[in-house]
Amino acid sequence: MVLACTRDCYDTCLFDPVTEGGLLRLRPRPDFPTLGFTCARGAADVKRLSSPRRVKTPLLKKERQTVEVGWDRALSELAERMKEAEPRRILHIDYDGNQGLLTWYLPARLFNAMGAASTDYSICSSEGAEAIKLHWGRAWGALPEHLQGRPVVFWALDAATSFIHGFAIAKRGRRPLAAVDVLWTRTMKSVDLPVLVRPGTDVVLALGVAREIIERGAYDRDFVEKYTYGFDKFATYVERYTPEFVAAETGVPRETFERLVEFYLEKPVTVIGFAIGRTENGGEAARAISLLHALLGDPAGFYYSNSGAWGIDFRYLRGLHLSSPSRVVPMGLVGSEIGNFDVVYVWNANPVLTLPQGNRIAEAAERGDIFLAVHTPLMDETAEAAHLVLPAPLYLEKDDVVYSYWHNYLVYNKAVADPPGEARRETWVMQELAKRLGLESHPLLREDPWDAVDVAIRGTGITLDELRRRGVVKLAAPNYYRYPTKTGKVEFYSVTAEERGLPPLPTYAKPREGWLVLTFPPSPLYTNSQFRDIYGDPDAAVAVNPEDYVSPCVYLYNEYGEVLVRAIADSAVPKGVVAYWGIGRGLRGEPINAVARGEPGPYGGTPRLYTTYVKMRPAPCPGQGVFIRG
Ligand SMILES: Nc1nc2c(c(=O)[nH]1)N[C@H]1C(S)=C(S)[C@@H](COP(=O)(O)OP(=O)(O)OC[C@H]3O[C@@H](n4cnc5c(=O)[nH]c(N)nc54)[C@H](O)[C@@H]3O)O[C@H]1N2
Ligand SMILES: Nc1nc2c(c(=O)[nH]1)N[C@H]1C(S)=C(S)[C@@H](COP(=O)(O)OP(=O)(O)OC[C@H]3O[C@@H](n4cnc5c(=O)[nH]c(N)nc54)[C@H](O)[C@@H]3O)O[C@H]1N2
Ligand code: SF4
Ligand SMILES: [Mo]
Repeated sequence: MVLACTRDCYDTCLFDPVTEGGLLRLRPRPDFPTLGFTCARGAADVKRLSSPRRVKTPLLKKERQTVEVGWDRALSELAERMKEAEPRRILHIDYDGNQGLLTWYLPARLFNAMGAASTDYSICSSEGAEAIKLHWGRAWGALPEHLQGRPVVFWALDAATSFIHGFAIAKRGRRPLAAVDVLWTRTMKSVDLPVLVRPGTDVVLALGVAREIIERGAYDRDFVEKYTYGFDKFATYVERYTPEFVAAETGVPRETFERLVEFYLEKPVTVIGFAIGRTENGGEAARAISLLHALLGDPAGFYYSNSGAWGIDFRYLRGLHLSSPSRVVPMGLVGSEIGNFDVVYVWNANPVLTLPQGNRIAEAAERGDIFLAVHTPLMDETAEAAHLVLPAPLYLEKDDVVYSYWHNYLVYNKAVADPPGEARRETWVMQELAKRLGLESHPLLREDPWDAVDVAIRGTGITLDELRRRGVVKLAAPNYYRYPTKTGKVEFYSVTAEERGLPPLPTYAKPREGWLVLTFPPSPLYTNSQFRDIYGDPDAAVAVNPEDYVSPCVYLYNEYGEVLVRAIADSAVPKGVVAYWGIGRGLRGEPINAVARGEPGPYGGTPRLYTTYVKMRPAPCPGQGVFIRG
């Protein structure tokens, strides 16, 4: 039996579950691409099954009292609230706490069937993906195999921390590695060519490299002629991105830029971090970086997200073929637009902590402006703020189908442990709620969830039965020479964008000046906000350049709010940048995201939270004996 880690993580590790001395253990598969090792979180999953933070029974909060109630009472209470509200004032928030098709995607059917409001699922990678699609018609690219024995550029990604298997495969290839980042991350410190850029200027760097490749005649003429559209316009356009302009805007020294150009002439693979879409000009950067590989005639030369490569019909899973949400809220604006809702139902996400201004969701619940219900295996900030908490199984406690946004193994996960107490899976809750709302005969809810999965994975070329039998299936590599754009070619000049009133070529707007940029590098101990039950909270501290250091504690503030954190002087952080590792809280218990930038990006709606402009001023440190956690 093979199990896939269901976490929101590039690696989607494959494990053999084994029992040693009567205890369950997950042994990382020795073969490609898991390579026999895993991370601190994968190692803690079994322990997590009996975490003291587990939710075991439905909990209902009334007049500040939390009481254990049975499922029937819990679901009736929730159904009543939902019946009282207009569908468009019911919002569901679900994200990637668990990537299983039945856990994450399918339950949205209930809400779509009733015409409730949805988010746009934009918090992570949609900006970069939609931007790349403007030129390629698809966002997917390189497979794990493509990273073997090739030079690799990690662009806006601390792969040594957040993509450990991709990083290991690249390292083992013994070819030169490069990285482009705004901090001296672990990855930057361990590659041959680290390129430190100013936040939000990557598009300039990439267009500068494009200009050099063209100037030197080093582009692939055959590929350009056969498979691309608009090369001449692109070539003329990039002329203004001279080495002088690149140096002035990005802060990258001439010599380093020259080395990066040489690096690209070796035809590397670029791993474009999802993070790029969360930065200023991020969609533009993703566009420009991907186009370098069109110049090099290498359509499998970049990797962004491979979710779309396997033929899984996510729209079918969510029931969007038959119905649609009455309105869609960008994830970065959920906090500030919470006043538009009466009932908020959350599963598989911790929006109070992970979304910009997520604290406003908790505040609205506290005031009684919304009824907040959460379905989760573990108590988190959103559950603490909720009126109703429903217990869910962890991934080891339920069968599910799991895909990866990197590698092409599709896995049938079988439960290897029993859910605790009264924990019930997401699709069960969906069906029980449907009955109480009189929606059980809606075609989306009449269809058995497993049948829906079977239909949704048809495009992969495999049936559910076969997957169940085989446990794990390696899916076919996609065709890298088909481009579903307007012209059917890779569009250097994007007609696809032009028709939608978007800029046909990647553009650059100067980042704000006179502000510090708060950014969020990853921590090895957590996946987003998960595993604090095992490893404790991340430090309520930021790192700043010694020249920016003002005092041991500081307020970070901007138009969104203010957080109080400790400050540490660290020369790995360039002047003007403020780094916070992980997704946590300030010293007063306020989410760090209370100051995160929420307005949506232009292509996929992702908020530019990794270029959050802040000011900083000295603050008194909370003294000993003072209550510092909210
Ligand atoms: N250990 C660990 N692994 C994880 C996660 C985790 O929380 N912890 N999260 C998972 C998830 S959901 C995702 S989306 C991915 C996260 O992966 P990504 O979001 O793709 O990237 P990160 O590795 O978090 O690193 C982002 C890097 O971008 C840099 N950066 C910030 N602004 C800029 C800029 O303007 N330009 C450039 N070039 N760089 C910039 C930051 O300094 C940081 O080093 O990882 C997944 N894996
Ligand atoms: N400041 C800051 N904010 C960020 C980021 C950052 O780097 N810095 N990164 C952003 C990114 S890239 C992302 S992807 C988002 C992630 O945002 P979220 O998806 O909200 O993050 P997670 O911490 O993974 O939340 C998962 C929640 O899902 C629940 N969960 C886990 N497994 C299951 C399950 O099987 N069933 C159910 N019902 N629930 C389950 C857990 O209880 C957990 O609280 O955060 C974004 N926000
Ligand atoms: S969190 Fe990522 S690296 Fe860790 S076990 Fe899961 S897939 Fe592997
Ligand atoms: Mo993410």
